[in-house]
Amino acid sequence: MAETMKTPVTILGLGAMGRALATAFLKAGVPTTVWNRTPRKDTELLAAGAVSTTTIAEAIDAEGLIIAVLLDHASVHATLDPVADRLAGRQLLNLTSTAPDEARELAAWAAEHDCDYLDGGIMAVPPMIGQPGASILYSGSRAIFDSHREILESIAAAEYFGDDAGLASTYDFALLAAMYAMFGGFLHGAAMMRSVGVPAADFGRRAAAWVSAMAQSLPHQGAVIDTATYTDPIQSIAFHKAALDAITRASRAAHVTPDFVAPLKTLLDRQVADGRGALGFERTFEEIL
Ligand code: FVH
Repeated sequence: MAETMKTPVTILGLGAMGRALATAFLKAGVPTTVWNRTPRKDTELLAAGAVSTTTIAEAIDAEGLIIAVLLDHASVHATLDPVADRLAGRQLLNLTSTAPDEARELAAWAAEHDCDYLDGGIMAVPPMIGQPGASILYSGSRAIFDSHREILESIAAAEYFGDDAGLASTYDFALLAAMYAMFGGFLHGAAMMRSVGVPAADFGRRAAAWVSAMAQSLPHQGAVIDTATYTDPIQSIAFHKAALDAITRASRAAHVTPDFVAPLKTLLDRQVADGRGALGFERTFEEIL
């Protein structure tokens, strides 16, 4: 029996991520049209079966789901504004990283042009696309998500959060905030370890195991925050302040500037000064609101 034809996609933007997505779609048998602002980024994709277009108008007029994978919010408008009148009745998935309000603005802009809009936050780097471990968070048009779920699952695990187009981006940026704090902490620790001659790669292996173990406490910390039960803690603000003070002294002694740990220390110091030292560490959440 002949295989059912999969819904075609058109990818706008052939940077590292656009090329990875196009490759994964082609591998999954999804007819794929591509466009990029500057030429010659499509060579490997053409060999893999993609159809290349030279103008954005041709790309938009190709059948199926339009997927923007551009640098930022401004580049989405720079690309789509000139062809806005061709978007009526079409479906647009924006996988460009945009702030929540930028995603909402794009959804409203698309609606003005009678175009359905789904936003996505990619939780993966290009080599992960099409592999286990990659995920994409979606919000906005449920109709787009539901009708294309099968092909979306071929690039990454797909999860839909709701019709607010800014939701996926909020999840994306919140997860990235946690990731960057972890990366910063790793750089700080690696600098301390260099002062005693330990290579950063060795420390990286040890830090990965430690951070993974500590991450298991995050759902519990979240429950403490949600119920605001900061009294009778497992470990108090004062306890963690003492730890941060000691880390700061040890860092200075190792000639490592404590810039990565300083923001958290400031928040703990302030709460102790305000007489809240006996409360749980999670109360620090209230300090940043
Ligand atoms: N790469 C990654 O690890 C991350 C993972 C999480 C999600 N991000 C976001 O995905 C978007 C695209 O990222 P990318 O890795 O493909 O980025 P680049 O390789 O830098 O390619 C950028 C493409 O955007 C085009 N572009 C830039 N400015 C304009 C413009 N004004 N008009 C039209 N197109 C524009 C650029 O075209 P060109 O320079 O080749 O002509 C590339 O196609 C991004 O939001 C990440 O945050 C990836």
